[in-house]
Amino acid sequence: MSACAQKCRTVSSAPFLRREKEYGLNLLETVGIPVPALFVILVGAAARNWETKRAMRNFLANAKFLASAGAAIAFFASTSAHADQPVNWETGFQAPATDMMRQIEWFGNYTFVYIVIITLLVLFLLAYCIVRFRASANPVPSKTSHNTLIEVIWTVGPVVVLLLIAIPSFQLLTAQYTPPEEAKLTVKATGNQWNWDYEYQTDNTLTFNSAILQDGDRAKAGKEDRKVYPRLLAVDNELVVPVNTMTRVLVTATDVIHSFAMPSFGIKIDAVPGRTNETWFKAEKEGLYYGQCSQLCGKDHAFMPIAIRVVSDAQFKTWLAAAKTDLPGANKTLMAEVDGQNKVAAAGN
Ligand SMILES: [Cu+2]
Repeated sequence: MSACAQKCRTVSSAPFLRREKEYGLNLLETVGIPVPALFVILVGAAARNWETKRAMRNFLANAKFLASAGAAIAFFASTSAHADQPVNWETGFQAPATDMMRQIEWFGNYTFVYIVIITLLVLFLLAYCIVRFRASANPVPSKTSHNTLIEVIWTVGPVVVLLLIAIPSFQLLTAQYTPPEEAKLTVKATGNQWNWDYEYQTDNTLTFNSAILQDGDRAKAGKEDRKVYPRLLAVDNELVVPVNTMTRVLVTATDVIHSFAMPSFGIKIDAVPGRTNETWFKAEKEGLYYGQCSQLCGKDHAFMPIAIRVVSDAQFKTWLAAAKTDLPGANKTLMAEVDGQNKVAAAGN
């Protein structure tokens, strides 16, 4: 075992690198990412300090609790129990439906802790200087121009803060590009001005178009409930995927650059003509999830939503088999089953 590998072990035991095992990640062993020696020493020392680690974890747990309480309120305030979509006055993220999104949320909250501390510190310093050194209270100002200790502190402090943010940030980025397992389903999403084509890369390829649901088509599609099928987010044909299944998404475009984004899955990747990008997700909860094209792509950019319906494995298999010959029929059957389940669940409450 090389010396580097030993150090890597130490580094990966830091609390914010807790996903390392799951994703087989090891930043320092990743070829091509330069890590200065200082980086290794500082973080290694921090990781060895068990007390610091525990205090940090408690502090983060509190911050996380507040954030998840907020997210939960926003989630339950939305009247639909099985659709994940933006709600009015929402300031946080949509409720996560994948482990990746949970990590992104964690990183957001973690960074927020630094933002709050730094903002309060600067506010305090400003207020202190204004009051303590105002002309009437301090008529003869000090002529001090250098103080080595303070200069070292205000240089090293920010460096440490930046490192503490950079390390989990790189880890998260690496995790996003490192699928933990082989994909069981591959779907190609092609952005067009202004709708999406989906192609299931299964034995017999299934291809269909998914466009925004026009108000006039609601009744015919059986999508009159605007809480489940909101205006500007609902589509005619949803992308249907099985729950708890590693799904690979190949993303491209035919005309201009679009972007395939699903907030509650924590994915967002550009759809570039002539190029195939790849992302992945593993949805943990059945439901109907909404996203939007996230790259300005022309006059109807705001009107090319993405809807992903996550269903059970059995429902998916039935749907896929039927959809190859009769897509509208397969969608209707699936909708009847899913909406029926939700009605039963609602009645049970
Ligand atoms: Cu677009």
